Amino acid sequence: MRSWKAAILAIAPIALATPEAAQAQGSLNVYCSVQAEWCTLIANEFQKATGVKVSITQKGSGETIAQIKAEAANPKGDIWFGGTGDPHLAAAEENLTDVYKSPNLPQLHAWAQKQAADSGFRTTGIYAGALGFGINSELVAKKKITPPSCWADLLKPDFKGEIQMANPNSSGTAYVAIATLVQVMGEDKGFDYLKKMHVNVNAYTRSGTAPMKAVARGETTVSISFVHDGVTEALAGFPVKTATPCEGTGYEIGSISLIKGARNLENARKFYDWALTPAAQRLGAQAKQFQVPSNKETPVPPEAPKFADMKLIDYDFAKYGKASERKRLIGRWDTEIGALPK
Ligand code: S7P
Repeated sequence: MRSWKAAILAIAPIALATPEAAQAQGSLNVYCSVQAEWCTLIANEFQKATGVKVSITQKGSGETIAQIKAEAANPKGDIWFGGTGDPHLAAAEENLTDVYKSPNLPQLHAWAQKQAADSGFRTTGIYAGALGFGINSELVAKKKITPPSCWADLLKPDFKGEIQMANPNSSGTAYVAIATLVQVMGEDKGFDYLKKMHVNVNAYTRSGTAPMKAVARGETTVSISFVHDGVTEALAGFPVKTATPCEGTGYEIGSISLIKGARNLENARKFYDWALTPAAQRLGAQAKQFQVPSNKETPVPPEAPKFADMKLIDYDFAKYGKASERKRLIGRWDTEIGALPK
């Protein structure tokens, strides 16, 4: 029988070699705005593939742009992975991120390449996902409510106190919702709609994914969310259905950006290139996240909501990704809706 000393010596070379190898390859600080399971998986797989030691800070997109701005004089993050595209575009315009043209760019769908071109190559699309409704199928049945299929349905008295959406100050998802309504209805009508819907909203959450989780757990009947987040909850066994509004809906181009002043620039570029490959993009579905990947060769997960079945608007990313437009619309929401009594 081997002694405990022999056993320790047997594993020692690996235990010693791993930190050295990691040290040789350096490290990387990723600000990650997809859900935690996917963040962990990309960190582990990139680390395995390259030896680079990855540390992850997971926050939604609205919160991440605020953090990058706050740290601009002394950047702590190297790369920002995922999150709605508008704040990535705003960060590009505000010079918070760096120009990088990945050699893998030509492998991407036109919408992802356009996101890069719109930003002067300071961000690139990594996935796309449509906005819609999360619906708790048990609660609608119990309360005898017809599930919403149009934006107009959310104004019905049946939904009083039954709807949750996020707060656009902290959430990129909520900003996509506001920009969508403005594009579908026109700005004044869109804000009038948000004011009317306010009486039916029970909470404006900090995070964009929270309303769908609340639907799943029966804490609210309906949410305004990305519909792929509903697929994740339904597969986890929750009574969640989704719908996309009949009048038309917007979508996100989840993006990646290199943070200006990144201390681990070479590793950040390495990660950027890797994140655009089919091998890395397959990890989304493995982590049960069902957006549409941006590399043409990455298989679209069969669970991903089908864009062809939705009435998608021609979302104007260049306009609604402008820092000034984002600030103005969020400011208007604060004054006209956020300030209303609850
Ligand atoms: O990973 C799910 C997802 O819905 O979350 C991302 C986004 O960070 C949500 O952030 P907010 O809290 O700022 O709304 C989306 O890009 C992604 O599809």
